[in-house]
Amino acid sequence: MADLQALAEALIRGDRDTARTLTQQAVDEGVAPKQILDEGLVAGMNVVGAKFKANEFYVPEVLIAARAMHAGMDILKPLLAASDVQPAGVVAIGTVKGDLHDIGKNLVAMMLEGAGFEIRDLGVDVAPEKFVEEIQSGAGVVALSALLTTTMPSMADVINAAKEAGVRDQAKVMIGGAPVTQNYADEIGADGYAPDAASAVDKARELLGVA
Ligand code: B1M
Repeated sequence: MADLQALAEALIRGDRDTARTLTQQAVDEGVAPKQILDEGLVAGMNVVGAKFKANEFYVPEVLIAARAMHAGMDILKPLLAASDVQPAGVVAIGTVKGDLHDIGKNLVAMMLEGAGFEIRDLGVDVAPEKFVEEIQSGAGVVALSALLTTTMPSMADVINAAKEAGVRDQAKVMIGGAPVTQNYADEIGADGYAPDAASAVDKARELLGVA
């Protein structure tokens, strides 16, 4: 019988082959893709996030777990799309204009994906207008990353561009990155700040009011 607990554990260990095999096995046995996602992959990534927050896991462990998660997601994605399962929310994420750092942003994206969010990853050096376009096409959260003190003002530029386009109230703006603080989020009128990738999942859930 499909063992979703074992799938979650494979993910936590970063065991990609077992994660792929157990996901396929569950699908073959007729377990609903959403159940495999929630009780296997998301459950596993939740533990990874908690361990990362508690400094029991570091960046490499999270990346390896995310790789295992993607092995399962590759199998589930087409099935989830076919069964019309709604994601927890749509997040457009990117590193702001002028900034090329993407390791932290990628971690945040992976954790959010592991938590069931649909991710639109815009990459690095993303112009404010691009984020505005994403809001216009339905992103509920705009997630901005900056690693340079000199590019932090680009976060305010995104918020101002959204205001100018008349779409500021259509999405929540969440910010993060090593030099960013809650004070800065308050100063520029962002809806939320998260200090690390696991907290970003909690914050996105809070902003969208999902469990
Ligand atoms: Co750059 N760099 N860098 N760099 N770099 C820093 C950031 C720096 C602190 C190094 C230093 O001087 N000590 C410094 C910034 C100083 C400052 O502004 N205060 C710096 C500088 C100056 C520069 C250049 C200007 C150097 C130069 O060319 N003279 C240049 C700028 C290029 C540009 O962006 N335009 C530059 C270039 C680079 C590389 C390209 C070589 C490379 C980036 C490679 C890449 O990302 N693909 C690089 C790197 C690797 C670093 C350091 C060493 C590591 C950054 C990193 O990846 N950390 C960094 C020094 C350091 O931090 N020790 C440094 C690991 C990552 C997991 O953490 O990104 O903080 P982090 O993400 C965390 C949290 O911040 C949070 O979650 C993540 C996981 O927990 N988080 C979010 C991040 N985004 C979030 C979004 C959220 C929520 C949470 O919600 C939306």
